[in-house]
Amino acid sequence: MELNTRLILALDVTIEEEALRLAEMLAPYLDVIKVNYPLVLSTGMQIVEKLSRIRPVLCDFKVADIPNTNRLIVERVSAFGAMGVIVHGFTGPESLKATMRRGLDVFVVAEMTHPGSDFFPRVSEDIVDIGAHLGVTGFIAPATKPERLSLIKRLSKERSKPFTILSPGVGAQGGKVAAAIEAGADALIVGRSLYESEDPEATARDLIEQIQAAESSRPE
Ligand code: OMP
Repeated sequence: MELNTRLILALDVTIEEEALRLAEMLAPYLDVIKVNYPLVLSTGMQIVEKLSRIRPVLCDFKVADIPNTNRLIVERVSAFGAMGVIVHGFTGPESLKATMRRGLDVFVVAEMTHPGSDFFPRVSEDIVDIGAHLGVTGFIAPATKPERLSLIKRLSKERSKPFTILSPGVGAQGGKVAAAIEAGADALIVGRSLYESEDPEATARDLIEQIQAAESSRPE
């Protein structure tokens, strides 16, 4: 994944025209467009092909099944031109390995953003271990919990290759740009507070400015 603006749009709308309009409008500000079930279940997988002509698409399908089913899912994701996929790691190394066969970027959820996701801290170190050992592209870590994000960054940094940390939770879920970047996020995943704002382009510019300011004050 190429990172420039370090901003990823979580495009969780359910109308195709709106999705394409937002993607076109925000394309200059985005490294990646992330799609999830609400959009794909409303419009069909062809939306992935259409959006991929605008910006690279990351399919957030939180894949969490037996190895054979994981492999079949990732083959479909790849066939529609996505650049990557988000998967769960609690299913273990065999399931995870099965998602890594098509040359897609694979991001593993290390911990989640929402209140009540208390199971994750008990397993996140193991999940990072499994993912790092297999050589995934990176991890998803919560902007709403900067101390956990920072731990996940540190754990992933202790490995032989650098892992990319993508961080959702800024804006609608209460996470702050500066705290997430300072804790080690390499890019932010932002949905509602961006696409529902009155002026999404101005919001995108503001987010990028905040990301850049926080990055320049981040210790390496
Ligand atoms: P907003 O809360 O609208 O900014 O959207 C956040 C996006 O990130 C949604 O598409 C979520 O599905 C996704 N997400 C989380 O919010 N929390 C997580 O722990 C993981 C994800 C994700 O994997 O992207």
